[in-house]
Amino acid sequence: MKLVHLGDLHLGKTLGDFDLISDQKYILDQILDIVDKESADAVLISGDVYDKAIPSEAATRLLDSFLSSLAEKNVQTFMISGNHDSDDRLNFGKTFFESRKVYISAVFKGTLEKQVVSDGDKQVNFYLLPFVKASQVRHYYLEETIENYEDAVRVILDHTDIDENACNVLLAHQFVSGKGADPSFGGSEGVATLSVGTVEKIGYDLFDKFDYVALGHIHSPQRVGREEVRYAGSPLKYSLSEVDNEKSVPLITLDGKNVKIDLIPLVPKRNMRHIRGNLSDLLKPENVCDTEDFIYATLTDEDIINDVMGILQQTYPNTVKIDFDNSHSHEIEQVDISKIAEGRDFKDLISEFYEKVYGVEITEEEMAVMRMAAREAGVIDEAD
Ligand SMILES: [Mn+2]
Repeated sequence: MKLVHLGDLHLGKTLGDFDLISDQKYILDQILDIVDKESADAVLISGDVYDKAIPSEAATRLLDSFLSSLAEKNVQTFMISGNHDSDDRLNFGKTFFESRKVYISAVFKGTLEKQVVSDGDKQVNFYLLPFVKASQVRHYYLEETIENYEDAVRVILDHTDIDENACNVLLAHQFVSGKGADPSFGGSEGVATLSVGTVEKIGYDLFDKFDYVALGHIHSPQRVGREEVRYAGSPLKYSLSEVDNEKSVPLITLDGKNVKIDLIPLVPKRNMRHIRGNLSDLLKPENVCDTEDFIYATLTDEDIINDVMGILQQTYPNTVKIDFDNSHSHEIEQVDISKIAEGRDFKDLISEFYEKVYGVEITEEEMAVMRMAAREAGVIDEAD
């Protein structure tokens, strides 16, 4: 039996001002081609199906067409919710979809949902764990101590009857870490991962009974603790820190309890690149390539360039963001903020800052507005 493992589709996501729907359609079509070429039997989608709890219309149309295509190919689909999804909205049509072999588990109702699929004379058990927080699980197991995510998942698994003689596959959307090593973030996972502490971490050894664990949540593709516990990663680069990621789809071949994993590379319609240098150098014809890519530019020019975004976008229309690395930016970085204000009065500081940024003197009217804001914020006293 062959499985295609996906996660963190984030349908409907935007990059700066750019809509990614056509890129997402392109990559889902590529995944459908992989499903065909490899004669995959099932597709696993491990949460963060949508980017937002209330997805855009275009995003729902895209998921609709993807699931329909899989059903037409008679491929089974297993899908769980992630922290970006609305549980109830993703659960829409659950019972109805099962008649077309699309199995959704987006709302946790106290037990781990299981689907049994026969694979020749053997059977494969698919367990679907939607994204859960401790508070949601505690509610169903009042007699247990559930203080964190790990407790929550452990209690759920302890209450699940798992036949270790069969092949068991789990879908989960959580922050799972290896022994002493946290997975490396892609950067676009969202608020939940930024605040990640020990409280949200789940040790990978909790999943020892499973032959394959299809994880979602972390956007950089990687294994956790062992080969068979794995984040598929998002199919596209969703943040600058993923610029060097090689996006791929894990293709899992199950033969009884034997698990073989192949990573099939994904090629985006528009890649994401980080370019760096002098604006004039960057725009020399010999340095310009793949002009449709999403560009993050770091400019090293010392002089101020008017409408630098406009200039760069004439060559690279999909420039997402520009920052500077020059003596001015270094000066700002090196300044010890706490020392700047020492022994200076408010008016002096603001006038100097204003002049530095705008190149002209601040007007009295503008200064009055600044004073008012500062008083409200409690930065200066009424008398100042
Ligand atoms: Mn995600």
